[in-house]
Amino acid sequence: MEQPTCILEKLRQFVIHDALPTVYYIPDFISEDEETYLLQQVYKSPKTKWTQLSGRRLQNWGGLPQPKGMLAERIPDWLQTYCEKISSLGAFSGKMANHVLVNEYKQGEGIMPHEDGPLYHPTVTTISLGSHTLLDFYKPVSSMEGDALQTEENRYLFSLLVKPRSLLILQDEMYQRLLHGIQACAQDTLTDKVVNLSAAGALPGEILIRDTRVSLTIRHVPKVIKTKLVLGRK
Ligand SMILES: O=C(O)CCC(=O)C(=O)O
Repeated sequence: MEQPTCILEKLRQFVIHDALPTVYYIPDFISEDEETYLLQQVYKSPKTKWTQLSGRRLQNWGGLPQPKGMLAERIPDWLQTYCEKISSLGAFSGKMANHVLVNEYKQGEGIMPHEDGPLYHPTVTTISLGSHTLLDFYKPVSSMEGDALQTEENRYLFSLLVKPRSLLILQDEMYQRLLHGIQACAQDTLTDKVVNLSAAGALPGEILIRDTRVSLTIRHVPKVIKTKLVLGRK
């Protein structure tokens, strides 16, 4: 798999060293005005853009990633701005982000542990809007270990606190080996298992009540099917 290599040097200060390689957590990546604007755009999108899943709903922008390639669709300007901003940080090894998933989690909703898989360049970047959440990381199920040890609880490693307006970038082992998920709960008690507490300006023991969170997951899909534009007379 392609290795991400060229994140800008100025982002090094945002690496979370108590996680596995590599996590960048950038607080206040966007302003409150940008957050308000982005939320307005998300909720102004046509109702048909939403897909309801169990435990969250989502909007898919840019096309549907498929093993044979993604039939690319135009990304609206309000998202394209952030695709360009994040790509210019070197997040996708010089490539331009071309896919955005908008997830909405109401209080008490979450997402099962999963990996993002091989259809994407192995970097995931996420802007959080509206509320914090805890993103939990797990070892994958291993054929080398006995079944008794392979519960979700036993595979849990640590969490990251993602506050509204932050940008999170996951690469390398964090992307390629670990699973990530969000517990479906209404509040979080911060412990020393949250490995970016000081970077996120939080303290162990704090209790944070969740509200509705919208995340923009911005990625690069390398395999794109070029559409032939047929210009014919009617
Ligand atoms: O909302 C998030 O931060 C995580 C989203 C996610 O893991 C996904 O859409 O695959």
